[in-house]
Amino acid sequence: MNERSVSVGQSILAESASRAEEFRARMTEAGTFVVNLMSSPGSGKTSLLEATAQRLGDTYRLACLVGDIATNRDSDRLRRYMPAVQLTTGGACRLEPPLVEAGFQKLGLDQPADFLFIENVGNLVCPASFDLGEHMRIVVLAVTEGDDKPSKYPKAFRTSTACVLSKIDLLPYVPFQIDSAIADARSIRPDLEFFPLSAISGKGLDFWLNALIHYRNSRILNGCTK
Ligand SMILES: Nc1nc2c(ncn2[C@@H]2O[C@H](COP(=O)(O)OP(=O)(O)OP(=O)(O)O)[C@@H](O)[C@H]2O)c(=O)[nH]1
Ligand SMILES: [Mg+2]
Repeated sequence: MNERSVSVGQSILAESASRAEEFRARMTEAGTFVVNLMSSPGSGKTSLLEATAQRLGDTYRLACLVGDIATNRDSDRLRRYMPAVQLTTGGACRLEPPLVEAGFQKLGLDQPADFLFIENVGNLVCPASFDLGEHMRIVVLAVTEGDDKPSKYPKAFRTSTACVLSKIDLLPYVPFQIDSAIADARSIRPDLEFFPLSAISGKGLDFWLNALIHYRNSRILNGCTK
């Protein structure tokens, strides 16, 4: 790679970072707490958002943007519970700020949301490199994926505030040690918080929901920094 191509790449990343910063500032101003969910395909992001919206939707104004390479399947699922816009990337392995801004416009909200959830494209690699203007990044790791994954995909865990350990109803059937997964992830990010839960059985959801509300209150109402 020559010097010129490096500087072009740097300027694109710098522009993306500054757009993300502007979006975050706008959302903070509006009282909207933005959560970016990342995981491998099928770890349970949409199911977690369905379960979350079913429980928070009566008290809070919710909205979501859903990234996928193709199809509107996830936004069709989530629109039953909250305004949802599908962001189809046409092949790109992650969301980027311009697509998030366009999707947010398309939501056409009459009133600002209290929570804006962004479900990233199913992938533990590329999404980790792009700030979307979120206040909080969550990595979801399903117990079916193996407890050795954090160190294999370190950036996703290093850049996240918390980790949802999903599908814990399947723990009796898979060789997944929660303590090992936590130790592995904390070797990368010592302050990572964990939420073991099942979107199907509902176990662990209350702890997750209370934490989400607490994070929003700290950041939006009390103005804590990221
Ligand atoms: N047993 C069990 N299955 C779950 C749980 N959460 C999700 N699933 C199942 O896992 C599969 C994938 O769930 P999704 O919510 O679509 O996963 P996703 O991460 O949104 O998938 P992509 O958007 O394709 O990356 C579905 O068959 C869900 O029913 C859970 O807590 N327990
Ligand atoms: Mg999904």
